[in-house]
Amino acid sequence: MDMTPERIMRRALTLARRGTGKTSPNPAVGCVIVRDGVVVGEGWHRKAGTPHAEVHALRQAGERARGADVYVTLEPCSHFGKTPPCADALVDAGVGRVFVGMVDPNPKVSGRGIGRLRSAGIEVVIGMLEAECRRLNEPFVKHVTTGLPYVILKAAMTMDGKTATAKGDSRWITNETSRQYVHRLRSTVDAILVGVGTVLADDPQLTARITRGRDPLRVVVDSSLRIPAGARMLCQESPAGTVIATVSEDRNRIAQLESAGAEVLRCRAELGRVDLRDLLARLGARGVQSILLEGGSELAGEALRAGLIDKCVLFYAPKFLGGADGLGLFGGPSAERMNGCRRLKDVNVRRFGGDVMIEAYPEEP
Ligand code: AOF
Ligand code: ZN
Repeated sequence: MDMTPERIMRRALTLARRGTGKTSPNPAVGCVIVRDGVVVGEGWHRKAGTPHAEVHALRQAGERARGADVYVTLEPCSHFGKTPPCADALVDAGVGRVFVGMVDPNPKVSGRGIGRLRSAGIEVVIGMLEAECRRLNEPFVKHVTTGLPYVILKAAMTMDGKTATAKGDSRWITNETSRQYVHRLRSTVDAILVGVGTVLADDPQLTARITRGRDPLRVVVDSSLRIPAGARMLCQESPAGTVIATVSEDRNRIAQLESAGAEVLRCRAELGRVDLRDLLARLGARGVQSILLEGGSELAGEALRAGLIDKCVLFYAPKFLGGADGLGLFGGPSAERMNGCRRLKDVNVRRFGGDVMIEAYPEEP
């Protein structure tokens, strides 16, 4: 391996990615230890509650860690959480220098890990490949600093921007490869969020069944409890549960849905409907770090206008529905003038066969 510092940090990023989607509510972190131009230890964080990346790498390096250079994608922790502080472990191992991708945004750490290393006389270099390190843990950064989950809007459309026909048919718009990618995406988030309209129209399962990933929690926004107790999402075997977010007080319906296996979550009402910000706060408080918002258009429109969408993943299939009566990506009122548009930044394009996928980030409203 060509041992430039950037190449080594890139290796740490590659290791960190092995944990993506498996470490929540913890971040994915990678660590590489190099001594005299030779990699002597590597590690990544696998699962919350288990050893951090640095601990795995230090174990592998053993005595060779003394005086070595350590590359870690996130600031080593300084607190006693479910595991003891990594900064202390690095000091005890007598490492020479530490290269840190980004400062840990966790208020329990946030600079204290770096401080601990420096006060032990260890040189610390901060911010190597920082943008990439940050991108790796977007959901962690938002959740640990605001308590709210990171919301990714996912949608599949025709090239004329329609997500379903006027009769509500949407199977299928995109090709198999795109749909496989969506299942992979589902297996990396903690929850999937849909409106009850989507459940009534599609009766979706919302599992990651095409891939081998874990199934996220399913959350349905259903202000007046219209979901049928026989919905596939409630009946089908899945280790993931279903939460129904509502403002209804209908005891009989609640009891019926609970006995069908759902958890009914009473949320704050806004104009008689579920206040989405309140729902997100409740999910965030129980450790849901990331959410995939999969429609329908009413819910997507409301989330966009409330400024609750952090990232969009949009699939466009090479076909036209060909008229004005199909459903669009967002329901509800649109901006009156072009200068009222919500702008998107950091636009990235990928292709899946004939389909085009666009990833982008809505700017602050
Ligand atoms: C690191 N390396 O690999 C990870 C870190 O409850 P604990 O003990 O697992 O601590 C979780 C916190 O530790 C998490 O919120 C984040 O601030 C940091 N995670 N830190 O140095 C790692 N996973
Ligand atoms: Zn740690």
